[in-house]
Amino acid sequence: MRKILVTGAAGFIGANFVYYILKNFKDDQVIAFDKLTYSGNLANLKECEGDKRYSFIQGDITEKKDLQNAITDQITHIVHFAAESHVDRSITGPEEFIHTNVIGTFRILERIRELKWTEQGGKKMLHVSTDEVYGTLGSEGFFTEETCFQPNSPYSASKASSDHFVRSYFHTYGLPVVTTNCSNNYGPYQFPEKLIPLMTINALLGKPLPVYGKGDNIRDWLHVEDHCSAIETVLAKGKTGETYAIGGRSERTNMDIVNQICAIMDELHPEGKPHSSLITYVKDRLGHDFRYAIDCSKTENELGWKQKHTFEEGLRQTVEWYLANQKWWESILSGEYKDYYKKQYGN
Ligand code: NAD
Ligand code: TDX
Repeated sequence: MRKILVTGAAGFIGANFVYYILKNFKDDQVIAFDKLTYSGNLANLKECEGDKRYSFIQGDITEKKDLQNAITDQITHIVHFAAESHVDRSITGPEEFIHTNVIGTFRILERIRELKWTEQGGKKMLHVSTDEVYGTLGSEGFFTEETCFQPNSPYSASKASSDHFVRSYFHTYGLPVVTTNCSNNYGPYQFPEKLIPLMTINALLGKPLPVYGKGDNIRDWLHVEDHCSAIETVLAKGKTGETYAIGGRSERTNMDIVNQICAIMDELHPEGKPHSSLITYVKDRLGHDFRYAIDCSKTENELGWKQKHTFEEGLRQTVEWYLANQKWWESILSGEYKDYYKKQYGN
């Protein structure tokens, strides 16, 4: 029986991962650990309340004491999601990214070093990272596990730094750690500062759809449930000390995404038709990476992982989820988000 501590469990991917484990692995216990920052939300974990295999601890990964309380000898696995995750926020305020993403990851590594974690002892920590550590691509080529790090934003620089610490703790101390580098996720519970929920909610509210630059930047998209199945696969079968690239083989320009959301909204919310009339080109993101694309053959071939969702079906399902869960995002929109939105997009 595994006792899995999930850091950042009240965030978008963390919450989806907690559900994934509780649903598919009946013998596992999950300890959700989260500071509940602006993007952490207990409402994301509501459906597991009452499940005896689930518990929640409010704590901060940068605080040694909080980690000592949460990472006890009983914990067998850690899946580390907790982070500052939004590129635009890292551009206006980088310091918190260094504190949380670098120092926080370092403190977790120190805690498991203190507890003398070994693979033979049945322990493993999985560090969840991003493809943004590799920098940007032109119109050709793919990132792989061999690609050199060239992070371009303060966010990706902080994640790259944390990845290096994880690697060094394997190399120096032999700790049982593994890292995943994944492309852009989408799906239920994503905080509305990110492209897909932001465009969906704004379309429903009849607000401008702010496209950075010309909208020709390209991202590779993966449904969050497929990211969760990949993480579980790496947790179970990944080789200690290695990294695994995870992607959706679904490259789309930002304009493509926004146009698709508008078309789905025209169908599901005909009174707002045509939603594409809301598209507004705004000032580009500083240092905006042009293209991300992942060759995830290693994860597929060595570990047997495969994604299930197609992008078009997953996007429609996601837009439907935001329409059906208006209360969830309305409470977010009325809080800190209001000030962030004003600063980022003006009035
Ligand atoms: P998110 O912002 O939705 O969630 C982050 C969670 O971490 C929140 O619940 C927050 O409260 C928590 N947190 C922040 N600081 C903390 C601290 N000091 N102590 C404890 N908890 C803290 O982010 P997300 O999109 O779910 O991303 C999760 C992880 O996956 C991040 O590490 C991110 O870099 C990585 N990732 C994200 C994507 C993506 O597309 N969203 C893709 C690849 C990798
Ligand atoms: O209002 C917007 N307008 C716009 O054109 C926003 C919020 C975004 N964009 C563009 C910028 C990007 O090219 O859309 C693209 C996607 O933007 P985000 O949703 O902010 O994601 P991205 O910057 O690509 O980073 C995401 O994927 C990798 C996550 O936020 C990271 O945590 C993850 O590591």
